[in-house]
Amino acid sequence: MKLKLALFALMMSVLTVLTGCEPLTVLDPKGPQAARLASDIWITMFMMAGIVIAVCVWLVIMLVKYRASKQPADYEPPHIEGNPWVEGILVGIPVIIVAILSVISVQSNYIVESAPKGYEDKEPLVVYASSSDWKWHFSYPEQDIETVNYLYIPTDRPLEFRLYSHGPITSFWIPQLGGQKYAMNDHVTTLHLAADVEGDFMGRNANFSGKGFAENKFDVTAMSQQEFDEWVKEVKETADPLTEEKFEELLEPGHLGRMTFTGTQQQFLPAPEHHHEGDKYEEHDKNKDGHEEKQDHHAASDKESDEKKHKNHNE
Ligand SMILES: [Cu+2]
Repeated sequence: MKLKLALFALMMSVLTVLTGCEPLTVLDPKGPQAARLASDIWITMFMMAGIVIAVCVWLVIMLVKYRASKQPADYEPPHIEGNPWVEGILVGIPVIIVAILSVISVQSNYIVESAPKGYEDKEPLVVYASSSDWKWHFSYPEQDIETVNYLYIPTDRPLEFRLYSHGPITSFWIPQLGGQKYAMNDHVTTLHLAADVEGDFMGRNANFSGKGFAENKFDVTAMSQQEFDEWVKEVKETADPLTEEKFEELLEPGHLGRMTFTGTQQQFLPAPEHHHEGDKYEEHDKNKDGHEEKQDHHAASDKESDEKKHKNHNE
């Protein structure tokens, strides 16, 4: 018994120390998508806490009320079978809990998959975010610049990230702006985010992808549109152009610090934006250039142009 208690105490202190390592950034949202997810987490935690408290209270009542007592030797407890009230409560409460959580999750799914709340009328800034072992590459087609391992974003525009990977499957995650989404090879997924406030946020790969995974992080800085424009202008004046040769070097497995280039990898290595049959996640594409290209690509022979695109990015 003493050993068990000691083990339990040890486990609890380890847990306490571990949870103290990092602040819970998911509960400190800086954008509408993350705010929705944080409120979902709070609702779930309150519901769980309610259940735990109710069960503990009920347990104490039962222990006190039905504790062992002296009964005559010939005492026989009454035989009770089927109580509609007890059974109704036992089945009903879990059904209600699951129903509430289901409605909330499905609603949230639609909300985080669409344009961020409050940013519906604004043109999104499109950024291609692609991963390679163990870096993140950000192409800004509108600005015609590219960065490695850091992301500058304006606060008053919605962001449309187009995710894919040059290597194994990874997951793009900026906890304070929204949930994670997978970045796959030969396939683009779209993630809609927005930052309400200026500041520095952490971004990382949330899916194990080999030995450099732990350091597969990037810095996110949200700033005013004016500061963002100034930064773009400065990059255009000072950064080196991104050549295909240079980009091949960047793709080599390893770690790189922050890097900045003019031009984007999209010019020589376009994102794999073809559709697969049954693809249903890319239909809300509002970007003009991307959309026209996709429609053409669809209207022509899907298979033929798919094959052409595959040659570009398949090994
Ligand atoms: Cu695809």
